[in-house]
Amino acid sequence: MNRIVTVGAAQTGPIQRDDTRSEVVERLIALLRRGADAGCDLVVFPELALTTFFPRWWVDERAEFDHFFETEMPGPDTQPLFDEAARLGVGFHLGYAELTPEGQHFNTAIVVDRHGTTIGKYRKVHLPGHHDHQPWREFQHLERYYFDPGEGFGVFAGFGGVLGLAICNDRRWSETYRVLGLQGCELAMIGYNTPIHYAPDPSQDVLQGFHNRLCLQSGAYQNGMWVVGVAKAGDEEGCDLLGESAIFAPSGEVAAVCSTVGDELVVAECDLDLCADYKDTLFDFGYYRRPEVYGPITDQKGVIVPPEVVAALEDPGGEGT
Ligand code: CDT
Repeated sequence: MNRIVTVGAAQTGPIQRDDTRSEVVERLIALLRRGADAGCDLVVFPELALTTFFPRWWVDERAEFDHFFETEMPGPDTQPLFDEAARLGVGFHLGYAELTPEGQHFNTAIVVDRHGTTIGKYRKVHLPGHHDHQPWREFQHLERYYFDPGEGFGVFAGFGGVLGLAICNDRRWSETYRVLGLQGCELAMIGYNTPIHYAPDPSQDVLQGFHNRLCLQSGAYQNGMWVVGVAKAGDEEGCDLLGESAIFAPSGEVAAVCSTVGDELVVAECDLDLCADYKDTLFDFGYYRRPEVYGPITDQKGVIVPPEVVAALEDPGGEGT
């Protein structure tokens, strides 16, 4: 019998600065109930699903924004979500800002089983944007100011398969999927908040949807895994966020996709046994991979053009011209 996990991608519309946690949790619970009605085993919410995307603003004292962070999970405001999930027998994925007792700040995601027990936790590895105030921008992207980086990509047992977590900008890096894939990941959950406007190169604005799909889709195919990408979308405090939440099969095909930028649920029956069609054939890592020639991927961070290539390009009339 195949291992089918019915997954709901629970996109949310915008969350404004003054929306309270309980108002947001009520919206998440409504989506969870729609998921239960649709037969979902697992409902996936976005990155930073409890608050507005606050890294768009600079404050001189970082601690002024500590109220956007959760010091416990579940806490008093989020307990109703856990309780309703357990009552419905539906698991969920949730992204939120985490403040640890040691004072560390993380962009975090958890996965919770159908009994309301947290079975996996991940802290964002690739923090995009900048660490300093850049007033020339229409809005900031200060994840490197507000968050500490996470330590790595783990996988977790749940819903009969191997689950992986990544967060937003992680989805643009092929290393993310491969590190998950090398641990046997069969279903990766990735929440995101993606502003349509990219200040350093606005020519990319019209390509945001294309790049989002390109990354999620190729990550799924090249690693033989289901990938669930879920947005917080729409006009949040004047900043337009990409929607297009979607579920991708291990073939890379689109299994379900959202069509609005509001609270919306789309559902796919994810057959985890389909992963083997790719993991055991074209992408049989153990048979085909050549880690002995992949050294630069872990030995080096930035680009190093080999000196002989630089020399050849600089030699007028030489081979590089
Ligand atoms: N939340 C998040 O990681 N957003 C980034 C924006 C990149 S531009 C600074 C993303 O990759 O979608």
